[in-house]
Amino acid sequence: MRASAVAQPNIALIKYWGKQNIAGNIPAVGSLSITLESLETRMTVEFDNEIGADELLVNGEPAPHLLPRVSQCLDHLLGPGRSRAAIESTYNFPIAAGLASSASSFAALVVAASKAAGFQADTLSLARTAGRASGSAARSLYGGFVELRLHEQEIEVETILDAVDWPLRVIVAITAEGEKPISSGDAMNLSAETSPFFPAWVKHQDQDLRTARAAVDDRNFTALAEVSEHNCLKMHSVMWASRPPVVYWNKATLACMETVRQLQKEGVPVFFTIDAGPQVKAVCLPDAAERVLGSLQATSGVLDTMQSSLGTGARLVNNP
Ligand code: 2P0
Repeated sequence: MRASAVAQPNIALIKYWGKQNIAGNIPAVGSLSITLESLETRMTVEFDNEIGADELLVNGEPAPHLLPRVSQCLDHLLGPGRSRAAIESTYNFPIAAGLASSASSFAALVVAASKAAGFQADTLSLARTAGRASGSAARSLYGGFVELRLHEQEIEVETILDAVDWPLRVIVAITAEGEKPISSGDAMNLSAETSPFFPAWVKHQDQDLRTARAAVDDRNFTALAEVSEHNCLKMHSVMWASRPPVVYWNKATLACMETVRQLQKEGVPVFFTIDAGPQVKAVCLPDAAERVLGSLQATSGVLDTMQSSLGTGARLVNNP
């Protein structure tokens, strides 16, 4: 009745922003991501008929405010008549700061909970359950380059290229710590309701996905860089045009973008992407990683940096 799983966050290069069905948490658009290797969430689930209610510890501290989403995810996975669960999660990176901690959390949760409950499910079913809790979590069940597609009100998710077949590197520049001003779920619903650019965002997403998929198939870094930066800036334009505006960037976010642009001018194979938070993720070819890391560390306002290769999907690990 006890099992542990590890999952890594993923970073979307072609972004998920907006839902076509809020109740079922079905995205309005497909997305394409890379799963990271060195940022990690470890989740342990123990079902216990002796406890009266679910319990959650996050990095060793009780986290009752995060419990309802976790309990609901377990209900979706196993049914509301399930046993109560003691859940423990630990992170080796800042949470709720635009580093996709919800993606790795719910991916690890469904893998650990299904094993602990003796519930057999294939990866796509687990991805769909994780996706109901957090849209991006469906992608963290898979490793390498991952595409999420919409098919008749359901999501389909698959690895389109393994990490070993195109070993890109990601440098994360941390420009602020602490919780973000508005959750990505609330922000994307606000965008869908109020941003005049939202319909155009949805309309052009399939073209960006096709371009990115072809770039991944061909290992064409320049093409992937161009469409990824375009898609990221387009998503943030949708946010900025929402009412009230959603602005996750700070001065250092902009400074990091300038650093990446300068490196590009110098011929370094690197591009940036930014999610629902102020951190900047620079994606580069392996030979450029040290230079990109050094440049971002030297950028004004950068508090910390992390480096990662591309990793595998969520998986069971031995109980601690
Ligand atoms: C993504 N983000 O594709 C996009 C880019 C943030 C910006 O998916 O409401 O936490 O829980 O389904 O998955 C973050 O949103 O949203 C996200 P919910 P989620 O990675």
